[in-house]
Amino acid sequence: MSTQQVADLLRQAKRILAVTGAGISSESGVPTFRGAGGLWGRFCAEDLATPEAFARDPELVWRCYDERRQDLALKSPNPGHTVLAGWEKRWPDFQLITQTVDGLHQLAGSKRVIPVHGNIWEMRCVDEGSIVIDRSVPLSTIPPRCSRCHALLRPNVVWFGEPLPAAAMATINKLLSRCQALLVIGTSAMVYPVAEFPLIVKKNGGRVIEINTEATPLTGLADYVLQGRAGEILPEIDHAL
Ligand code: BV8
Repeated sequence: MSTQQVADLLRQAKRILAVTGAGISSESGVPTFRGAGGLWGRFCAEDLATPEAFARDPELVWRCYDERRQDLALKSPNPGHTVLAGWEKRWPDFQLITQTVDGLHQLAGSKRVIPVHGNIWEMRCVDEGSIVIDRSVPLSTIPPRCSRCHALLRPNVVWFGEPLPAAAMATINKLLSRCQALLVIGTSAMVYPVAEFPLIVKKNGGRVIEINTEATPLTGLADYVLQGRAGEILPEIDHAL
């Protein structure tokens, strides 16, 4: 498959969606989760991304997130982020859904982005549920506490075993049912329920385009597979539009 074929498909399609995973940020120098040198090995174990781990040892969980935040603070968007931000202007109903929590899509200028797994730069009071944006690195106090009620603050991300935000999921399900072209970019397609999104689009007659450096469980199902780096392929597609 070629980037020209994908560009031709996108030019004809209405209602284009993109779903990104950690791979969209890897050319910004952000480690992915499951690749060699990945987050779940390098900074913290996957089993720390759970409410049980936080209840057991909030300090340990926050040390892991503080390390990731310090690493992320030095990173900037790459051409892949920039192209996706530009497609909001090109297509009025283009919508970006991301599993990343690093905020690089927003930094690149994406406004219509649904961060389904949350945002590492936000903290949520475990008692009040109030959310604060905090970009301090390193954290001055670990674990941080709510300035109003002094309860623990937690990272405002979705951990394993936690539901994705209901409002976001309602919007996404509507978008998926009408989507004509879904770009699935830089995700191992292993984490649910996001891994199911391409199946929903296919079931409703939409086309699925996978952009990834490797094969994934989605590769056999995708209508178009562009193997390579998102930071190179997305500008090529953009140029061919
Ligand atoms: C839930 C946030 C239910 C925190 C993360 C079936 C149905 C429903 C649920 C389940 C199910 N089966 C299992 C589950 C449970 C679980 C799950 O999916 N487990 C997996 C491991 C099997 N799911 C959940 O727990 C979800 N919640 O279902 O709740 C519920 C309902 C009601 C009430 C109660 C409960 C919550 C999942 C969210 C977990 N949070 N992160 C944090 O970041 O700290 S997960 C984490 O994985 C990140 O969000 C990450 O984005 C996400 C997915 O990983 P990827 O982004 O794909 O990253 P990965 O490293 O794996 O892959 C990178 C890819 O990029 C690779 O393919 C690589 O080849 C490619 N790549 C690399 N470089 C490039 C590139 N591609 C292109 N260009 C490059 N340059």
